[in-house]
Amino acid sequence: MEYFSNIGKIPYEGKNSTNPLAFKYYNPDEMINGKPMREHLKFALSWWHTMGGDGTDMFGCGTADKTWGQADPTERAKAKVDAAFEIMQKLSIDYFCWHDRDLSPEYGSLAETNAKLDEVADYIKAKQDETGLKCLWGTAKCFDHPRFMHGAGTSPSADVFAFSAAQIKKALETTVKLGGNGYVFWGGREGYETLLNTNMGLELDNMARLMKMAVEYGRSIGFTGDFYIEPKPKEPTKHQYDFDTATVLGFLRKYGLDKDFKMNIEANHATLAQHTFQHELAVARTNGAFGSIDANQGDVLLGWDTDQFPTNIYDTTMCMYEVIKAGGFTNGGLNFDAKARRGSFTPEDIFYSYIAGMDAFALGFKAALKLIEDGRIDKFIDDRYASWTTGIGKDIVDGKVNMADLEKYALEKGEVTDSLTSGRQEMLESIVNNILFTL
Ligand code: XLS
Ligand code: NI
Ligand code: NI
Repeated sequence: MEYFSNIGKIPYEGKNSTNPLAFKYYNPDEMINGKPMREHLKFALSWWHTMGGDGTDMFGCGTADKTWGQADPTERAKAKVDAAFEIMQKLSIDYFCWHDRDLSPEYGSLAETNAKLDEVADYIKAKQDETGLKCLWGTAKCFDHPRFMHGAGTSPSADVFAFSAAQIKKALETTVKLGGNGYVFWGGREGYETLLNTNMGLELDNMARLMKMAVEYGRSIGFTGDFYIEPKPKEPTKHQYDFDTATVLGFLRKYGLDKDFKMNIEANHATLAQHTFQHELAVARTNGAFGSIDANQGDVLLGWDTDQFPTNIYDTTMCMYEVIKAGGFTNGGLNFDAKARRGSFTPEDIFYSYIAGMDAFALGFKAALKLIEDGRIDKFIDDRYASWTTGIGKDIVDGKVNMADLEKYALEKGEVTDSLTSGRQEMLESIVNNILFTL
């Protein structure tokens, strides 16, 4: 059955097209540096927002019909698969991401829930074999059921910890079954509402214990991909332990998890932590921990995770600039952890939203390539740090001098104003504009 019979395969028509159901910049098979654009961008559909999110919010019920014409939960789960594959094929999206419960809901017991999940996963696997579409990453939804009210890995209840481990074990098996090269931990309830009831030290040790067990088990069943932590500072809890990339790096290193884990950076989580999206990517990259991206954007005036489809070209450009500098995606990709606004409730809006986000990234990618090819920014940065490649700077870098040597140098040298140069921020910003608007 076709779910979107009034929408065909979305063509690439180029930047002069006014067809709302065509790509203006995303040309999946265009070769760039020896690779088709689709392989540079590795777009993924998010099963939760796209297949399940009906626009429900704190003040009102759903506005979009995401029942896929089925009342029975198992039938609906399978209909979701059919509709998802249709969307991906029509939009030339090669990957998808999921939580276990997006694929198949909870039933009466964990055993039954697992058996139903297997049934749906087998159904997906068959579709993958037919179409070649791939799983980017999987994860376990250890945050929505009431049992997770005080956390999953950080719950004060050891039984909840055990239940979480069981759920993650199954989600890992499902990831391996679907050929996923990523497994995400997003700690939505792994934090606290008040320190008056919280043993922070034990909670963090336990979270690490759970992750260690997941790594050991994942590796034992042939998962060779990357584990990711997706930092987010708050929401739903007041404080989440995976606050931002720098905080997560400290955690991973403390518990010896840094060899197996990388970051899944989400644009709107970066801004919730009062960072730019680029900052989070740069921290991950410079620490060798860049993994994958949840592509969306927030609203500058709102302090929560609005998960909007990304359309800001400055942000997509600087994001792709960081991705290119990191050597491009390996196991990761660009997952649209994004939802159409509650008022954009029609089936066509799914397509308009993805087209907007994918085009914004395709254009940002081209702009980032041009920034790098142009070379002015890189050259400026190199020149700015030139003092570290010769003389005393090189001696410091090479570890040849100590505090006393530097004191002697400074006393002889006198005031340093002659070696200070302008940071030229405004000039550099105008170079970015120049490159962006002459594409
Ligand atoms: C929520 C998170 C979530 C993760 C996956 O804010 O972004 O959707 O990506 O659990
Ligand atoms: Ni996310
Ligand atoms: Ni989010």
